[in-house]
Amino acid sequence: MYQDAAIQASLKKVEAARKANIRLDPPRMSAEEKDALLKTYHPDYRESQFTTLLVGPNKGEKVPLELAELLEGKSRLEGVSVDLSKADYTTDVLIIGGGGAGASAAIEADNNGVSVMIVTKLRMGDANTMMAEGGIQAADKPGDSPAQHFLDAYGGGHFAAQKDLLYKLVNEAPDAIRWLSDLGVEFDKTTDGTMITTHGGGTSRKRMHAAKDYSGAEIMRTVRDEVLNRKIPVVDYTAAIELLLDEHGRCTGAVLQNMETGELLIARAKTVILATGGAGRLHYQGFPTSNHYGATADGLILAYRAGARLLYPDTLQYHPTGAAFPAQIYGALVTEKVRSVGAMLINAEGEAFMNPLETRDVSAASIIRECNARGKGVPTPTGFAVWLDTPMIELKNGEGTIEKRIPAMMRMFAKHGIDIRKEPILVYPTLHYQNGGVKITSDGQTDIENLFAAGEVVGGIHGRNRLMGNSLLDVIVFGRNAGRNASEKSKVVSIGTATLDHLSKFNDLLRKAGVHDDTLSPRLLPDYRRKG
Ligand code: MEZ
Repeated sequence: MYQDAAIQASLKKVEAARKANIRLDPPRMSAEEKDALLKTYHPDYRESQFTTLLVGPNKGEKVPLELAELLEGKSRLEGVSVDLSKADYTTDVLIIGGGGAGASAAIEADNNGVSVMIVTKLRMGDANTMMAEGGIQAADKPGDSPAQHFLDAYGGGHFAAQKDLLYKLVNEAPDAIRWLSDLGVEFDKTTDGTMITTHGGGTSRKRMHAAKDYSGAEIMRTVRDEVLNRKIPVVDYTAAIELLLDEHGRCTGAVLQNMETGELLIARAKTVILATGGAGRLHYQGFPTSNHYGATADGLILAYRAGARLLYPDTLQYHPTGAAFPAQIYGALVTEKVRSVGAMLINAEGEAFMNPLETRDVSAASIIRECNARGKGVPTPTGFAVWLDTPMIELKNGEGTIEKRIPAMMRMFAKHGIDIRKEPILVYPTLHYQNGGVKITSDGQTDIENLFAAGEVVGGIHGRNRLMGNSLLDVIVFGRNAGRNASEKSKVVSIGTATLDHLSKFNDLLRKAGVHDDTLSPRLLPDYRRKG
């Protein structure tokens, strides 16, 4: 498969060095080394790729150019008359988004005896949860503890996580695993039924629970089935394009748009949960992405226009190992589990240039440095890459390990003629996760009364860098949390008259600030048409 002469020459060096490399345990970087590396090579530090917001709750703060364009863009309702007196849907709790957080929230709201419905712009389960591979963290084994989990995540996130949110995440993790297991998630277990757990980047204990490397798909399958079995109404192919606020500024529903017909619909609700996911499909800085097709930051836009503050919108996660070859799978996720089970990162010269289980931001920056500054990247049709030496896995753990532990990876590359048991693969960072997002309290409330948020749309749980497996965990913990609290709140709120007044106020601010951006937002779907 690797026919290019430069790739072949490098491959020979990797193979020749494998036996020696396998015995190495490259040292971890010091805090000072990490800091210097990140500042020079991590994409979050490329100042030219950011701008300052001119209006809204985060006015004066730095955000990626692509996000600013949408946050200060033009509402899809501008110049459109909408009959706000009608109600196409009425429910106690409206959930916007059909991924893991939305489904978990729906199950808990249903448990609480209120009416709940989900609207999703694609189909139920078309979401980043489904795409997650390597696992979900929980400190539920002897020798580990939520306190240890907290320390790992807090340090890994550069001490910027909201402590109350992280505290909740790690303390409720063991219960999240039990809940999922009881619902039917088939976690990997030994023959005596003990959960198998592994390390992820930046973890001091083995606490990654997985379902092979289909962990997200297995979790999403299970929670989606639960939603459908309970007959919770799900409206597919229907996007939320604005929130509705009442005369007191409380969230009271959303304006929806049918993705196929364009028809506008009104959903009235006592409380609303935003569970719209991430932003990878905005392709910040031109990076490829591991994200689902629908990850276009919609929730950030809706909440921001309504007056909700964002936390850390300037920090993104570039997963160190996106597939870099062949071009057909450029940017697809190569799970961190590949490194957890023994593969090392190797440069074009066959050198093991870093510890494979540094945190993600450090690993991504280190790969970028190897390719861009040290000239030790392997040339590929899309740029440069480093090797992830997968044959090491079976040399370390025995034949059959790859098929047993990471079958999705084996299949993805086999489709392109690469047998990862025998040949290493080429990887480069891919846009994976938004660390920042809508600010919430520990009960899931945003700055807007009656508007809750859960999942990747939320910012602050992980600080400025998230550890592997803490996202599947946060969609479950904070999805359930939002479901419980939004449903409880829906029992006591009275709803006022639905308005879109916040849009005209926001437009006034834009006008006064001299912003004339005709970019329609939220974007809803990425635009891959050829330009020019
Ligand atoms: O948490 C994640 O992002 C994750 C589990 C990804 C992966 O490498 O598999």
